[in-house]
Amino acid sequence: MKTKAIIFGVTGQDGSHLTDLLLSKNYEVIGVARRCSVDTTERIKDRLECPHFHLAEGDITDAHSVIGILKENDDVDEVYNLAAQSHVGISFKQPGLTWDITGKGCLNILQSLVDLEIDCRFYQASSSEMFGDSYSVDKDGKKYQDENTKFLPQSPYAIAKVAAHYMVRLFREAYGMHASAGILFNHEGERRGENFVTRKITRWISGYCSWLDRFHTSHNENILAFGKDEIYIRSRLDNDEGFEYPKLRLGNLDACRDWGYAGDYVEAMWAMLQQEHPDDYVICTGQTHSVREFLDYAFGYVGVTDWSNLVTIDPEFYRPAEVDYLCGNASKAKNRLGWVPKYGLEELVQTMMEHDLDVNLQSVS
Ligand code: NDP
Ligand code: GDR
Repeated sequence: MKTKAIIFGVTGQDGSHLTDLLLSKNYEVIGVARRCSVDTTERIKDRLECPHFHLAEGDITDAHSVIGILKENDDVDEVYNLAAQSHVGISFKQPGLTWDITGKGCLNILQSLVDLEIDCRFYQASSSEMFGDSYSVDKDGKKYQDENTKFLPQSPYAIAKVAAHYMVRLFREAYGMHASAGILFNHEGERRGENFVTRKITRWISGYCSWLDRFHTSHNENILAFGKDEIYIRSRLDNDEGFEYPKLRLGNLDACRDWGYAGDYVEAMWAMLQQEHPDDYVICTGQTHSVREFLDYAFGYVGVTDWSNLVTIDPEFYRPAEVDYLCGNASKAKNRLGWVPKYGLEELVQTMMEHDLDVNLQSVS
């Protein structure tokens, strides 16, 4: 018999990587996707024909729908809850929806598993955002977050995640469930959503490179990058339509994040559910960089050393409250799960840039 897993949030970045991982381990995978007016299966399109992969339609805000899926699959071995309204900025504009999906959605799954008496292992996608403004300090004065750092959430998203995180702990203790939570720091890659800062940057740079190609020119020749207040970059070569290119509009460049690669991080999710006892684990690289540094790496990849005139700061992308500094310590995951990240920031940027440049090349050829 194959091990059977259900993935809530299968159409997202992590859901697609986890699907690949579990199918490579010979699992049978049920991926839950919600109804949408357009197709959302782009990231898993190569898996749709696989005989061991099945799509189920459902929404975690609807307990009836969760119960229906679990009833049909009551022999499930592992349930992964990756479903969320996962954009922190958007959670300030849609706090109620974020609460319903990111917070209560987790409860809907946990309570259904208990009510249906399904004996399986459960994974919850917790987040470094739960730490918010909080950190611990090591003996050398370095600030970090680990499993013992207190939570001080700074957004509706983070508060919903904290609620779900505590719900997992409660169900573990109250009902003896094998329920684990991975406190994952930011993880990115070529499948990352386009409105998260890393992907927004790598996609913009790739678009800019295609635009330069159109004028058979390079960044160092024939480009008038206007001053800080202008929102367009202009080519000297052409006065036709399209000679202007909008600058990259970003918010706070000083926030620091611990960025890893999503493909690495789903291995940690799986490893947590293979442990004899459930627990919570921080998953991260242990290195932190500002958005500004990410820009240096990404622009550096295409040979641009001074990007200051290509980027414009737009207040629209500032948040009412910000998390300034995240830098994890994954010693527990290393010691207990044997998990270490394979990608550092340089490899991550290279993977994302290579992919996005390639996509742009295909779209112009
Ligand atoms: P994505 O935003 O890429 O994916 C979220 C998934 O949740 C999508 O499949 C989405 O479906 C689905 N979803 C949203 N609402 C519902 C709903 N009501 N019912 C069912 N499914 C729903 O996130 P990631 O893959 O990046 O992250 C996965 C999880 O890990 C999330 O819970 C996120 O909060 C958490 N996390 C992510 C980190 C990261 O850096 N990526 C770090 C820490 C935690 P649809 O395609 O229809 O929108
Ligand atoms: P984050 O990721 O909020 O850390 O949440 P995001 O990439 O959205 O922001 C990272 C930092 O960049 C700053 N920033 C911008 N962010 C976006 N999205 N767009 C911009 O234009 C921009 N300019 C600057 C932000 O202010 C922030 O400081 C991600 C999500 O995947 C969560 O679901 C997850 O839980 C956490 O990571 C860990």
